[in-house]
Amino acid sequence: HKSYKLVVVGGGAGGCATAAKFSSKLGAGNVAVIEPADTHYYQPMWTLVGGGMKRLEESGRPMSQVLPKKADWIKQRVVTFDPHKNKVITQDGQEISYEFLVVALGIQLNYNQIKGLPDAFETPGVCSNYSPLYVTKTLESLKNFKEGNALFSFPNTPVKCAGAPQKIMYISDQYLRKHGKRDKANIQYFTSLPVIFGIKKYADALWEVVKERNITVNLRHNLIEVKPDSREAVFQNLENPDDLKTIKYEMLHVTPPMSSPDPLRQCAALTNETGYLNVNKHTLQHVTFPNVFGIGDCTSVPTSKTAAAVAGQFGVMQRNLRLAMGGTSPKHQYDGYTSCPLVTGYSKCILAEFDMDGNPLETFPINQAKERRTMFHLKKDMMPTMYWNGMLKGYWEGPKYLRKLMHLGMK
Ligand code: FAD
Ligand code: UQ1
Repeated sequence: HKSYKLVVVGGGAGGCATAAKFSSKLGAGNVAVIEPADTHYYQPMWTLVGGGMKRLEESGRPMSQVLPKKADWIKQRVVTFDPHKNKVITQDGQEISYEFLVVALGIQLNYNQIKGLPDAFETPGVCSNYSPLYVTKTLESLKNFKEGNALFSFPNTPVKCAGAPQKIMYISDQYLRKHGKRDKANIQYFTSLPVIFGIKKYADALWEVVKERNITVNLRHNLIEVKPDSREAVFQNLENPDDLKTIKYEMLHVTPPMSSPDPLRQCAALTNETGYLNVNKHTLQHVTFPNVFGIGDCTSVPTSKTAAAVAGQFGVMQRNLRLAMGGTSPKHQYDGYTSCPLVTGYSKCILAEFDMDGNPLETFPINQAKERRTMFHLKKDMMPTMYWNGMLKGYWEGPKYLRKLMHLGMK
């Protein structure tokens, strides 16, 4: 039976940064990270992997190399939370006790909720940038594309990086043009949402992009089945649930339904009615257990789930956790900052940045709703280094100060 000052559950973007910061402050033996995966992936790169701009191997590093040396890595899956007793239980039955807990489990992919998946990924044309198992099939599907429908789905649940389901569509459009196949392709977006993007400023810009590129957008349609034998996808019209549309595909890019991770959802004491970790959206402290904090995709914070949001949350959470460890109440407040680099091709990007009220919160004093090459390079060439060397070591807290500097002298 092990016991720690701080236990971090999940060694992804938020968990790794947290473990780095606190193991360096508290010293060896005081911080544990519970994380089952061998490889830590920089998931934002998968959009570029799918489009053939990066290799899958470039997006991953051994977990042993990214987790801080001063933290104990418990290579296990947490299966049970017991916040009343300040402990968690792992799959192999270890009970790990904590004084403070940070939950950084990420979000769970539920491909199996779509009939025919995941098996259909073994068949031609079906791909998904959301998993390292299926992302390389995206480029393969583009290479093998002959003629027909190229379909891109957005599920009927919250997702991480809500722009990613359409980024790959724009990249695919450009790929097919480059290879002289665009006139043989009918590109269609099927989204469960009533809008193309949640923030009007960027939605307006994206409507221009789809018009110009000759892409069809079907709102309020949810992918419910893939039939690989006939190469058909079935979409349900959410406005009229009896209305099912069966459409042939040459290529189908799936964004899976997602949910809070099972072990978290199963602990009612920790979660809200939607199953996510119930934290105060400003302080990131749990609403009923003051020694529990949350960061990232697994929390109830009502902002778009991204690594950029994790960076912003990290600055606030680590300060508030330090105050809690010192016996005072949290005072730092998260504004909901999040960012979604909407890559629209092989050299262009709309850098959406906004807060939890849906107001744009842009870093640069230029209109970021415009497709720009500079933002593409920020996304493709600069962000990976900032992630591996800054964020995962606990040094990157988002572009807040850069934004203030950039806007000096402006309103
Ligand atoms: P994660 O980084 O997902 O980490 C969760 C960790 O918890 C994992 O290591 C997992 O193994 C571990 N875990 C799971 N279950 C258990 C368990 N039971 N016990 C212990 N550990 C467990 N964000 C951006 O900011 N910009 C982008 O351009 C962008 N593009 C994206 C494109 C794609 C295709 C995808 C998939 C994501 C993208 N994101 C982007 C989102 C970003 O990757 C996530 O929001 C971010 O990684 C969330 O960090 P996290 O720490 O909450 O979760
Ligand atoms: C960001 O901070 C971040 O987290 C590390 C991302 O995830 C990969 C991003 O995509 C972006 C755009 C940001 C924001 C950073 C700047 C400099 C605007």
